[in-house]
Amino acid sequence: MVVHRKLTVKKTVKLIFAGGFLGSGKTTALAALAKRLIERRLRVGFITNDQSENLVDTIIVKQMLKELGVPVEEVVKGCFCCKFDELIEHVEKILVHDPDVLMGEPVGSCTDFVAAVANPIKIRYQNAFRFAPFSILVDPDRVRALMLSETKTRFPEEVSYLFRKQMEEADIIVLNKIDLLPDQEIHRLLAAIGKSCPGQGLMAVSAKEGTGMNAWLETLLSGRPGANTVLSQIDYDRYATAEAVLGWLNAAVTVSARNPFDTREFVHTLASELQEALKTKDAEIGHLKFVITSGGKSMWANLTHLASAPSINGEQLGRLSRATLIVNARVRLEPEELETIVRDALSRLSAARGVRCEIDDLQCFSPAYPEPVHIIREHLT
Ligand SMILES: Nc1nc2c(ncn2[C@@H]2O[C@H](COP(=O)(O)OP(=O)(O)OP(=O)(O)O)[C@@H](O)[C@H]2O)c(=O)[nH]1
Ligand SMILES: [Mg+2]
Repeated sequence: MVVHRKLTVKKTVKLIFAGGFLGSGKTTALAALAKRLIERRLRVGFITNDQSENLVDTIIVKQMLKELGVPVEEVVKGCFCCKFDELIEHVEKILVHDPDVLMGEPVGSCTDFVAAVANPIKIRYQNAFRFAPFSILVDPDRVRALMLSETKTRFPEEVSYLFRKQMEEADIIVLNKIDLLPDQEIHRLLAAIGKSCPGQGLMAVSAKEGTGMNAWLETLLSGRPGANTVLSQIDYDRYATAEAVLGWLNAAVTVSARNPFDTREFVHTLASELQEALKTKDAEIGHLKFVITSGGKSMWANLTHLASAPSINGEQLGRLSRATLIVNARVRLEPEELETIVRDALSRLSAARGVRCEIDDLQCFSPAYPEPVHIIREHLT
C-alpha cells in the first residue's frame, strides 16, 4: 500500500505555477509577481526545478526577492513530474513558513504538468491547496519559429511539438517580452495564438517592464479554479526526443585571482566567448545563463538566441579576488561538445585574464526519457 505524506496547513495555500519553454521569462515573471504579492501583504514561497544540481534560477530568485522573507526550495535531477515525491517534500518545507501563496517554476523542457503534477496534488491534498490558473509563458521569437514556422529554427520538429503541447495545457497563455514588439506585432501574435489555441486565456505582458503584470495577477488571484486543462493525449516518444536533442550542462566553478579581477568584464567576456563558440557550431540555444556570486550578491547573464546580445542583470560586484560561478546551458548540441565549449571558454578566460577557474562540479548530459510518477488524465477542477 502506498502511504501518502500528510501535509499540515493552517489555511488553503494558493499554488501559482507558470511553465513555458526555456528562456521564456518564467523566473523573471514569477519573481515580479512574488514582489507584487508581498506588497499586498501575502506570504510567498518559491520552488525552482531543474534536470541537475547547481541552479542559476535559485540564486536569481533569492537575489530578486532578497530581504522579502521568501523561502526558496529547489527540486533537482528531474522535472516536477518525474520527482513528484521530492516536490511534495519541498512543498512541506515551505509550508513551515505558513505561506499564502506557493509559486513554482517547472523546468522549461517540461510538459504534461496538469496530468502528472496538478491532478495528483488535487486528488491527494484537496483541502490543502488551490491551483491558480496554470500559465504558460511564450517568447515572441519562439512563437514565430516553433508555432507559426515563420522563421528558421535549428531545433527539430519534436521541439515544436513540445512547445505546442506546453501551450495546449495552459489555462492562460502569456505572451511575454512585449516590450520588444511594436503594437501591431503584439496584436498579430495574439490573434495567431488565439486562433491556434481557441478557448484558452490569453494575455500579453512584459515581465521585465511590468506591462500587463497587474492584470495577469488579478486573473491568478480571481479564485477561478486552475490547472484544469489536461492534455487529452501526448506522444511521450516525441516529447522525449525534444528533450534529448538538448545538451544540458550545469557547472559550479570557483573563480579566484591573485589581483582582484573586474567581475563585470569577466561576465561580459565569458558570455561573448561562449556565444562565439556556439556560433561556430551553429548551435540553437534554448537558454544559456550563468551567475557570479560573492558575499550574497549576484550578477548574471542570459542568452536565449544565438544572434542576440546577452542580457546582463543583477548587482554590481566590483573587483573581487574570489567568487562562485554557476553555469547552466541548454543547447542543441551533443553533451560532449557542449562540455568542451564551456571548459575551453573557461580555460581561455583564465589564460587571458590571470584568473583561475576551478571547476568544482560539472554535469553534462541529455535529459533522460520523462517518466512521470503519476499520470491522471482526467478533467478535475
Ligand atoms: N525584453 C524582455 N526580456 C525578458 C522579459 N522577461 C524575461 N526576459 C529575459 O529573458 C531571459 C530569460 O528569462 P528567464 O526569466 O530566466 O527565463 P526562464 O523561462 O525562467 O528560463 P529557464 O528557467 O532557463 O527556462 C532573460 O535575459 C530575461 O531578462 C521581458 O518581459 N522582456
Ligand atoms: Mg527560469
